[in-house]
Amino acid sequence: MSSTNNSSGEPPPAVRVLGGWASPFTNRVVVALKLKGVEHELLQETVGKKSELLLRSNPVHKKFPVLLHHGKPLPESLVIVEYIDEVWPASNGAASAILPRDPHGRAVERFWARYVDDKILPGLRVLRGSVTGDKYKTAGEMSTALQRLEEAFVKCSQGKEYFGGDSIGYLDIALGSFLGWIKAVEKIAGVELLNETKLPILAVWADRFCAHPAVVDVVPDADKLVEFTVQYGAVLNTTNVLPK
Ligand SMILES: N[C@@H](CCC(=O)N[C@@H](CS)C(=O)NCC(=O)O)C(=O)O
Repeated sequence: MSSTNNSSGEPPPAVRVLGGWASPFTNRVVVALKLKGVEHELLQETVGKKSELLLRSNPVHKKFPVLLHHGKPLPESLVIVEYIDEVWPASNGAASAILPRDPHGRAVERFWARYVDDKILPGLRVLRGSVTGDKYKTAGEMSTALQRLEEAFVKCSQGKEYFGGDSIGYLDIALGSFLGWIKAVEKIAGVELLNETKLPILAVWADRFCAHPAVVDVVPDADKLVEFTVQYGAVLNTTNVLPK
């Protein structure tokens, strides 16, 4: 774990994130903090080892990310994103809201965010080689799920640039944090998922999301994640850096 402030005797910053640069879940939290313009420190966990601070902060699941806000821990990426949206609300001239204002819109985005975690993530683990499975069948199932997400994009965005409308919202963050890994597993497994011909709308959204100033330095590019997989493959197969 790397920390920049703690050895200086200064108090730790108000907002810290326990996580890892290759972790899509961590990236959800970092993107949300950047969108809100919240100063924060990312404490990188070492692959294959869990820091004492992580084990203490998330004793139930022992997973990252964990947000530490004034020292108070909060685990689970999407729970943290909602917390960030509540604690740093949109106000005059400040960042926009992450979740829609109306309850139905909020519920719809939560539905699809859960769909992303249920349908996209298990496939990424198979295609990365962390769990066994038929890669062509898996790629087909993921393409179907992405097709549904493209349809959801059309409804949620209402002709605007993001799922969230004019600005990045909850579902943009939930799905967008996986774009690096989606592109990486295409290379690792030799399959096509985010195909511009089959998914023209989602492919354009993906490029736009990855180029956004709050995202561009956060969601790693595919080649870096392929290298990461080659370097830590054996560890990844036992520790679940992508969820099971
Ligand atoms: N549902 C959790 C998933 C978190 C998760 O799986 N984190 C991975 C890193 S990307 C982890 O901590 N893996 C270590 C382990 O499972 O032991 C979230 O959304 O935050």
